[in-house]
Amino acid sequence: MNERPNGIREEIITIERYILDQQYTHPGATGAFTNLLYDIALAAKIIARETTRAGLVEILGLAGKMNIQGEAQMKLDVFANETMVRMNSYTGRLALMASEEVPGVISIPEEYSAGRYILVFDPLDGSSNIDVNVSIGTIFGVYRRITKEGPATEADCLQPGRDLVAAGYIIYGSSTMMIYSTGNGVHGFTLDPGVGEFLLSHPNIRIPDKAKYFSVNQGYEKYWGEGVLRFTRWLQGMNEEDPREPLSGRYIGSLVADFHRNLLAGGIYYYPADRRKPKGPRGKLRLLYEAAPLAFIAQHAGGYASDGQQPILDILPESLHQRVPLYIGNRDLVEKAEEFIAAYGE
Ligand code: AHM
Repeated sequence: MNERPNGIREEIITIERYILDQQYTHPGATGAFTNLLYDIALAAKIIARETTRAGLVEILGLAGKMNIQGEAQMKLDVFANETMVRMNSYTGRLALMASEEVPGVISIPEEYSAGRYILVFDPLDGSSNIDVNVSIGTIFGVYRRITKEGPATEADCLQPGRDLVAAGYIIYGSSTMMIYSTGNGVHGFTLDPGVGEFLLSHPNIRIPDKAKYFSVNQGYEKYWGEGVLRFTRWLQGMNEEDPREPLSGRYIGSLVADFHRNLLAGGIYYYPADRRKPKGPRGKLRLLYEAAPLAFIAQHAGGYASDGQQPILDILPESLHQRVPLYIGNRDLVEKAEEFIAAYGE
């Protein structure tokens, strides 16, 4: 991409143009995949419009109650989920969907034709942050259908992240951005609300070699195992045998926002296994809707994601809502976490 001497790019490229241009590099492509990405971008714009009005709900009518027009107000996470489903169920591009908000799979209604792709998504991640006006996001992953006949089934969703054909996220922050990868670089687009278009703003994102931040909820330190504690002390430059410059700590508590910052500035986000609920799952975040799609993005930006013991992208999900510990960001830092966990346990 050409730049003028003042740093401003020569071209203004919309996401639609960009996705189409990518399609032309794949002779024989039917356009279904291209259009699917564009449908997601459109859903994102609708969700973005509502998130910017979130603070007005109390003025215009409480969530769960009637608004002044007598319409029932929907909670934003329910709205985001419905938008993704409504936008994608009739297009003929998908065989099945699965959402963090819905216990089972989401079938394509019989009256619509089914396609070849599977869409998994977390419609509104970090939803506890909505009420306090902190960035939230949507995360998505696209797989190819693997069952051969009949309606697609849950088995089509339970694929390892390695088999993703595309993944991305939308961050609703000081501006709305959509970041995605189809395995050919990671590209970021910023929504111009005036014209209603996502414009290419961050082509070929690479995670910087030198990390700046570590992001973890240290409030739960007392529940951590020895490996996680020692790794954290190492990041803070407090390991006497292996001292380093301390990293700056930043934790928003919205995975998309924490991940996005570290992707652009360099760093590691982790949500380790902990002992808050001794009989509970190993981690908090969902493999299918959160960890795997972001691991795909990290990988294609030169980073890495692990559950502390193995690459996230290698894990074969056993159930739709399976949770995993997540370490994601600069490869050297994630590998260091694996070393500490191998030596001292998680
Ligand atoms: P959610 O699905 O309830 O939104 O939870 C997911 C969120 C992530 O966005 C975030 O990184 C994490 O939970 C924060 O958890 P905690 O408040 O325990 O630090």
